[in-house]
Amino acid sequence: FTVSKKDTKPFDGQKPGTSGLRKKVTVFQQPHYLANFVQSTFNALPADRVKGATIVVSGDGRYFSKDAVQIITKMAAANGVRRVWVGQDSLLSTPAVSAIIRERIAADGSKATGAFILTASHNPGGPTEDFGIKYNMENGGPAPESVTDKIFSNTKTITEYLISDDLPDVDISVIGVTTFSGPEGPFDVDVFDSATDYIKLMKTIFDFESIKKLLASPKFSFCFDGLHGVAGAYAKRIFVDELGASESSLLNCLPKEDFGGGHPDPNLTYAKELVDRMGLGKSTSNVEPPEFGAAADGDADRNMVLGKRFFVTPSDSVAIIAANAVQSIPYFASGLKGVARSMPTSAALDVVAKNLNLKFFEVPTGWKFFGNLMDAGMCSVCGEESFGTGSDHIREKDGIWAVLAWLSILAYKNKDNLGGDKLVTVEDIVLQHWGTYGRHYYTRYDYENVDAEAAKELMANLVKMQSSLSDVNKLIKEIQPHVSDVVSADEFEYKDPVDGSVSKHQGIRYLFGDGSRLVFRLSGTGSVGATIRIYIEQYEKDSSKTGRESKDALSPLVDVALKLSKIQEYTGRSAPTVIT
Ligand code: VG1
Ligand code: CO
Repeated sequence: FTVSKKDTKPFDGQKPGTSGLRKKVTVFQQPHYLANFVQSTFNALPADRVKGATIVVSGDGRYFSKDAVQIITKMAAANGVRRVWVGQDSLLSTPAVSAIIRERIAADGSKATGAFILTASHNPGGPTEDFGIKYNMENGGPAPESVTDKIFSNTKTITEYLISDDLPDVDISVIGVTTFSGPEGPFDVDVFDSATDYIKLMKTIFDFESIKKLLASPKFSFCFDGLHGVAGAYAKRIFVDELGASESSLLNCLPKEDFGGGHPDPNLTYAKELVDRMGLGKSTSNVEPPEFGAAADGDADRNMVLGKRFFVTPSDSVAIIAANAVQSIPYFASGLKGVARSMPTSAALDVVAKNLNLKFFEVPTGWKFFGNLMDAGMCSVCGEESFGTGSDHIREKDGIWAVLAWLSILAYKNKDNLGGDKLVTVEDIVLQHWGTYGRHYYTRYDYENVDAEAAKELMANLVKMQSSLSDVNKLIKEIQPHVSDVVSADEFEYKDPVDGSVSKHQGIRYLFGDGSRLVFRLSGTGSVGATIRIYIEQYEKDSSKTGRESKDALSPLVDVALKLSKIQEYTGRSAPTVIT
């Protein structure tokens, strides 16, 4: 093949958000749009991470992925990359990409130094929906802000990119290596099975035999919803082939380019079929729900865990995994190096860290901040309220890992009881946890696609109000006389303890005397307008009061949040788009 130089002009708005660049497919389909971003990324990397390097290209299989793989492959060849690794049919979950960067070794002994992950995660897919791309680094984690800032600045000045137009398209449905010869030597496209490397890694972390016994118990029942995302490529192989679950326990596990028209976000609103099956939906059936249910998002880095008629909040989930990891999961047998959560995630994990005397970190939203801590050996388990849980086995959150972690905890708690009358259930585990550590009532209100200017003004007003807490407290007393006082308020700022870098404006916080918190943030993953997120949290230590309906317990604080922020006034919305 040969290399050609194409003239191009910058596009506005190619700034990577919380997790890469996400736009409508039609935006990505504009000539040069994807190429500009890819070349800007190559230009932001040190030369040896491009020339002669091995790069992974794959994603959740959403619409436009197959075109994107071909374009990126031709650009990689033209930029002197030595080989490109592609999951069969362009499918690799985000955690699998991270695992492959860290673990997979080419025939000549080389490893990948980075990856283009093609996903817009939990955003819908299809010709009129979202596409996305992000770059992950040599450690398997998302590019840090220093790199994404450089990529963005390159997109603003780009004038040309390199591409090998005459490199033939590679059939990515067929496993195998194709070698081409270019001006600088050979170039390989290696298409491999999407699941093998990832399964191998999972087997080094968990005790598959004990999970298998749990699944085989007649008292236990299991179901998993892939929401037609890439998780399906792993679910059958792991849950059915390896662990012996029945095929009928898998829902929506065929990956589709448009996620079957659904919204591949594992929460109580969008994972409707699973929610119904678990007895938490509106439609009641007389079939007894399974003991355990879970779902993953489009790129399978998020997870939702449910018990029979019982929802586990993601903030509780990470705290419970941390509290039980050492006994239940072989990978952690020698102890946890530390734990971390994102700032808006509830403080359930903080209480566990304190009780177990573990190092603890609070980082801004987005997985990239956990990576530095893990690379420095300071953190083993981490999570976000947004259905993200993971560990230092890779540098991304990991939906299937979280399911296996919960199954491991259930297997451990029931190890002497599998033939008994009644198993320890998901609900039992959570109630027990609240009994020991107290409960953090928690909810998040999302206002999607609101006017961007209005959203900015709302946030600016919340910052302005922070200058007088006495005025704020006067207002709060008028709204809800029994809510405790705000004792401090700020915009969250994070100084990375490893590299000293500082990230500012990471969310507006109001912290109350009784430990309650209100947090306001603008989303960095949407593709149109702005999304306002309000995070509402209240701590209850008294074990006689941890069994309330979350909605009732939080209702005064929710009222304060909505009125304090004047959300209806600013946005015209009388209700949020999604409540989780
Ligand atoms: C959201 C979540 C955040 C998560 C991010 C990426 O970001 O709040 O916790 O890390 O999505 O998740 P934002 O900026 O919209 O609040 V995923 O599954 O898109 O990789
Ligand atoms: Co995701």
